[in-house]
Amino acid sequence: KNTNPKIEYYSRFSPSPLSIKQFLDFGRENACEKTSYMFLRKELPVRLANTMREVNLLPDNLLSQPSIRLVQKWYMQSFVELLDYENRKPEDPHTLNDFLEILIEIRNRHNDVVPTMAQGVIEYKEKFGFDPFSSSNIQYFLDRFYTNRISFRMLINQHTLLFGNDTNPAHPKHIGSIDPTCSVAEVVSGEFQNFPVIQDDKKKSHPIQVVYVPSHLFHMLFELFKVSGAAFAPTELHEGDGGIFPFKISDRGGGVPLRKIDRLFNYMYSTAPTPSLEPGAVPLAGFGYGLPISRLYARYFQGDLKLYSMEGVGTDAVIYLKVT
Ligand code: W6P
Repeated sequence: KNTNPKIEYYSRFSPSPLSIKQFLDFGRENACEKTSYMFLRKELPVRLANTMREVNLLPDNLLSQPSIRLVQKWYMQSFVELLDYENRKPEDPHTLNDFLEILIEIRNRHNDVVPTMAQGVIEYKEKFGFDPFSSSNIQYFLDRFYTNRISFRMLINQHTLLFGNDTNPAHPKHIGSIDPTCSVAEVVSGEFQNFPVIQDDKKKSHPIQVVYVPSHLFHMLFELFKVSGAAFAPTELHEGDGGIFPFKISDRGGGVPLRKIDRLFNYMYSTAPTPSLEPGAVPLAGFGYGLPISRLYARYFQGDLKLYSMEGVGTDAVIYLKVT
């Protein structure tokens, strides 16, 4: 299926996962652009090649859908563009700037990967229908695929934010995309004005802070607010056991029956054919991919996202974050 020897070569290396502490340490100690370049010019192709190998192992029924082909083409093009740097020395005057620009191009090229994969699943479902076997294979594949995408973009974002000239004057204390003193209450009250945050006074004087990527947290909260049965939605903040910090978003929206909870996280179940796809429209029915992807964001830095629902009453969504 794939005849590119470079993919073969790079996919033999395992990706080097980085903890949020490693990202932070690297970004803090007068981060070195050359070091980052030398790391990424290998690490990014390794990750793309590993992902492409997994895509190539999908059954033909799925792989042959036009949207999946399109995504495959994007990955291939980005992979090839990165190979340009295999032999380019960081000392050469244009290398670092060119690399920065190509990273931004790659990031933009992959902006629509999620809705396009969703479209591919729709195309598959239209032709072959829904069955539990395909569903669980697609679930396994997409969880890995999107986790890889989150971490790939994290690497690109750190490099472009630390070394690009688009430094963020609004957040001088951020290390790239990381806020070393990220306050959940602040993200909530800053971004969601109408959302009542309940905190007791003791916690107010010592607001709980985590080392975190505010945009990830925003994504999770935004998705939960979209699907929560509205009306009533406080956040309770607790200092948890073992460095895990849970907080809760509750609603009294009537709840979800236990046997339907898994469906909320199921990619194949969540996608339904839409009659017309306007440009920019996201081809997602029901709760779409928001919840499963939010859970991947939570898990990415060793946290989790869980739903506890009582039928006829309401739903508690709990986000667990690791306090590093
Ligand atoms: C609902 C349905 C749902 C999904 C996810 C989180 C919260 C809620 N509330 O009614």
